[in-house]
Amino acid sequence: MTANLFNAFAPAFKNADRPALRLADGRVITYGQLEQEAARFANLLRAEGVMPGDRVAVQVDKSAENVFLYLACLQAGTVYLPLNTAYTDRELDYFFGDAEPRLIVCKPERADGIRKLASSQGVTIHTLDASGGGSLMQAAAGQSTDSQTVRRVAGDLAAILYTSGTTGRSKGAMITHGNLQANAETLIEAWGISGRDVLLHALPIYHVHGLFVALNTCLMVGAEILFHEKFETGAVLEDLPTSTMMMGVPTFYTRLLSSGRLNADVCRNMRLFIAGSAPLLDETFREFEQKTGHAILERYGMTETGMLCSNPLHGERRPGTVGPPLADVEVRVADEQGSILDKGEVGVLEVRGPNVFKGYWRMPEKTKEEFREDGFFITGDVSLIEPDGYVRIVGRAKDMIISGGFNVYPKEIEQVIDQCDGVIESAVIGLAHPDFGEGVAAVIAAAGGGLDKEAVVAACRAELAAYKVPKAVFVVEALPRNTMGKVQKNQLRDRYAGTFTSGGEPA
Ligand code: MLC
Ligand code: AMP
Repeated sequence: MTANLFNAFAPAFKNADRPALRLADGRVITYGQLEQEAARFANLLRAEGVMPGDRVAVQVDKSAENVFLYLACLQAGTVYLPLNTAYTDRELDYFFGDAEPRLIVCKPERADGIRKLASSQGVTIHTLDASGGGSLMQAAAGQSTDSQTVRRVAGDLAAILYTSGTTGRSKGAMITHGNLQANAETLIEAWGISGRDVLLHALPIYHVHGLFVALNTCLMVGAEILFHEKFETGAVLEDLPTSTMMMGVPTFYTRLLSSGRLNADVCRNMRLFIAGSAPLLDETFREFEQKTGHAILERYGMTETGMLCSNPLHGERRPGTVGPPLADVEVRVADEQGSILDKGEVGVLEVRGPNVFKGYWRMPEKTKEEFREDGFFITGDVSLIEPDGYVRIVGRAKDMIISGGFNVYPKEIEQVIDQCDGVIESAVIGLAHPDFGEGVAAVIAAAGGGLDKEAVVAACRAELAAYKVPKAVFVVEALPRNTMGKVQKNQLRDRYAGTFTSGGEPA
């Protein structure tokens, strides 16, 4: 029996006339068209010599054609490698060097730069723009809409998604067909997703949340998807009355609340609001419930694992927690040495289940470090399990900032800042931010206490994705250190705590 995830969408494709994607320009892509276009793109991959197991790197704006390409990669057995559109050429250079894609699909305006990066032999480059134009579409036009699904076993790779690391080096998480199928089936059951649902989809589709959690579940049951190019408060409010479900990062919810236009009537057909990727504040949960009558369902997951815990569909949705583990997921809390702690004790959450990834691409040592002998994966999230099994994420053992649902690893930014003239050393921290949850700030020790801050920000902008660029920069004579010589980031977080929330201009 083949375990290609593409087969799990076959029942939905049978309802050929049913809308799958409803686009902002009024176009509707039916399930029948989705199947045909995926086949057309899969045939193109074959025609271009992209073999099963080859990587297809994709850095494009969100579009229906991007969904066709994702499905085509599954069907043709190639490995889908989505990349945040904010990544700069410098960042892409690392991903291409590490993953060695056979095909790169990018926005037309990025093609020249990418061609230079990928000048080594054997890489094909195609373009795709937000409205479905570009060389990829032209090449696909002549292909047949009949295609066989390549046989895959559960452990074969479906995708590689890069996650940054505390050392500043990104790691490619190898995600299998089996991982994705198991997690989507579990979520469909947990959240009661069915063909009657209409999902308001405003997340990007280059990360786990918008790509796997949202698309795989809906496409398996034949739900309808209102496909927004990005989150825009007005457009989302307009579509809420005809939606039954929305998935979002906490910023979506705080923006809806501050619009002044959110009320129970706007949500009259909604059955479920889901939040994740970053902690949802208690006050957001409560204010949302008060305004709409809906208790947001918070869940927790990771790129490496898909979804792990979820507050229940029926039963208490407890603010400040991410609910119990999903049906096929085991969780435990352990100390640094790996000794398992009792309920209520704080340690690092470890997880095991069919959704947990295969390992980091070409990094066997790193993979070994992050798994226990018995197969539990060490998440790096500081947590406790309440007496009745609800999990509470109380902090992070990893030095990581989550800004508007995007993960930012300070080390990567510090490495860029430390190269700048006049910088002795730097510490990048996350500070409470009213829109993004956490905002990136840099504290820099400079020779003689003087520094050209604008030059530092410009260097970051040139090298790093825009969401990683510090939104505040502080110059100090020296960074605070403990007796072991370690920089005291906690002290810095306390010192600059009100930077983004006090309403004043960041220094
Ligand atoms: C955009 N900007 C951000 C930012 N998003 N800055 C910090 N953090 C962010 N998240 C910056 C841009 O660089 C730009 O700055 C300015 O804000 C405006 O850009 P924009 O494109 O207009 O922003 P906007 O559309 O408002 O985007 C905000 C957002 C978006 C919150 C809607 O970031 C978003 O969709 N986030 C979702 C991320 C996500 O899908 N996460 C899931 C990961 S999966 P400048 O200076 O250039 O003008 C995962 C696992 C799990 O974590 O559990 O789900
Ligand atoms: P990523 O590497 O982008 O997959 O991000 C995964 C990380 O996001 C997790 O390890 C957590 O730190 C964080 N995360 C995801 N969902 C939640 C949540 N509901 N509450 C708190 N943190 C979360």
